[in-house]
Amino acid sequence: MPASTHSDAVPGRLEERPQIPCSEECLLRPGNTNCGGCGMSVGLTMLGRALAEAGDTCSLVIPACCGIVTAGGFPTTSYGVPVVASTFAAAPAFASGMASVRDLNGESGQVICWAGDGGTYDIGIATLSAAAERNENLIYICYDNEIYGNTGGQRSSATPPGARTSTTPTGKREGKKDIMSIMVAHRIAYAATLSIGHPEDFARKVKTALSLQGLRFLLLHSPCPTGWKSEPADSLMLVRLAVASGLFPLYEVWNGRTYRINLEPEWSDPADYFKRQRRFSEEAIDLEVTRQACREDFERLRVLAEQFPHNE
Ligand SMILES: Cc1ncc(C[n+]2csc(CCOP(=O)(O)OP(=O)(O)O)c2C)c(N)n1
Ligand code: SF4
Ligand SMILES: [Mg+2]
Repeated sequence: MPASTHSDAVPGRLEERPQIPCSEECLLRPGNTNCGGCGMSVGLTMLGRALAEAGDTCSLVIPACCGIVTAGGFPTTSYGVPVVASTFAAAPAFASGMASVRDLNGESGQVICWAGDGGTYDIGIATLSAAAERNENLIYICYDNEIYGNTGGQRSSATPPGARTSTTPTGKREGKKDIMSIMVAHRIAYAATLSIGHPEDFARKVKTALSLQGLRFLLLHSPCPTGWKSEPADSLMLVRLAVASGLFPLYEVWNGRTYRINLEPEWSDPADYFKRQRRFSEEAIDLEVTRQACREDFERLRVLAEQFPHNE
């Protein structure tokens, strides 16, 4: 009897799920609910590819965020790996337990937290700090769309100054929290920034993270056309502009001690980055202040990379 007409049919039983062709590279499968041009979708696809190329696999822990809605409606799922949906504040704690059990059982595969900026910079930072302090054997990836996207676009502490959100209608006045420095100060095994606009650099850093033990933190700049009020087709260009203008430097840090800068910014004018996103009002952005801040932050990074270079 075909599974679909079985009298004991239970929604969600494996044999009833549609057979979506999925290569072993496929972490994010068709049917997901993400908006067009979503950086998180591209990030998941690139993560899946890097895992496949490394011959590795993972279980995901995802707190409340667009990433947990991505799977679509029960009983199907767009994720091709096991996923635990955690509470907002506790994803690193969930992942710590899963990683410990995996290691106690001598099992393989990565435990990866896939969380938004709201869950990372704000609501989950206590459990993330605790997991980092214990140097738990897990990978934490924050896809930073600089907004509470899933609940209508409120500001987070990752929202950049000048950005209009539903809770900062005239533009955010505070700066963006430097989460990389916070994580690096925990002396975690590895911390790196990722851009979907630089796929080779992205893949190499994910593979570096896969090859290490302990807590590994990856920060992904993740365009969100819905929250950024940008064209979906501009997403890749936007993140490339952010890297080129020095707004989002690409670098990596080992054990909180040794640094490597991956790309020297072209120091292109950030004006185009801002203009292509209707979340920024012209009055709220001081381009000269922004340029100066980017230069100063990068010079600080350069000093660290020169004083404490990572030599493999
Ligand atoms: C403790 C708690 N507060 C608020 C919410 C409601 N909530 C669910 S998702 C979300 C926004 C998540 O933002 P972020 O982590 O940046 O992910 P994004 O939606 O941008 O992908 C909020 C506020 C919740 N689920 N739990
Ligand atoms: S709201 Fe933003 S982050 Fe969420 S699915 Fe849409 S584009 Fe992606
Ligand atoms: Mg977000």
